[in-house]
Amino acid sequence: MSEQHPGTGGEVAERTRVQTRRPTMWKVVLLNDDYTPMEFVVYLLESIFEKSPAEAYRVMMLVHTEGRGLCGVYPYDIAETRAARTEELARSAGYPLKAVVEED
Ligand code: TYC
Repeated sequence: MSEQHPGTGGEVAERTRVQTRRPTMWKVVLLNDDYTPMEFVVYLLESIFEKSPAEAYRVMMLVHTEGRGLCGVYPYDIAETRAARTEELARSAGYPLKAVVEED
């Protein structure tokens, strides 16, 4: 019976799924360059990433001296939007500033 109709003998179908980790939180990382003015970076950190003036200055100097620095950790859509707005404002002011989104 179940020879002729496989799958009717009470078997439980099983499939092992190899799951890739999709992080729920993402980092926005600011990259250094030689052209974007320090005050402009501080302004972006205050206005887009809601940093206090002191924290914005600290992050800007970290990026300036280390090459990169963390702006914040957010759900994917917010991280992408803030990184994109950062680059849009920089481009429209004529600066090459880069902000990248990375897995947390
Ligand atoms: N290195 C820039 C300068 O000397 C300042 C700067 C800081 C640029 C942080 C980008 O993400 C940055 N004017």
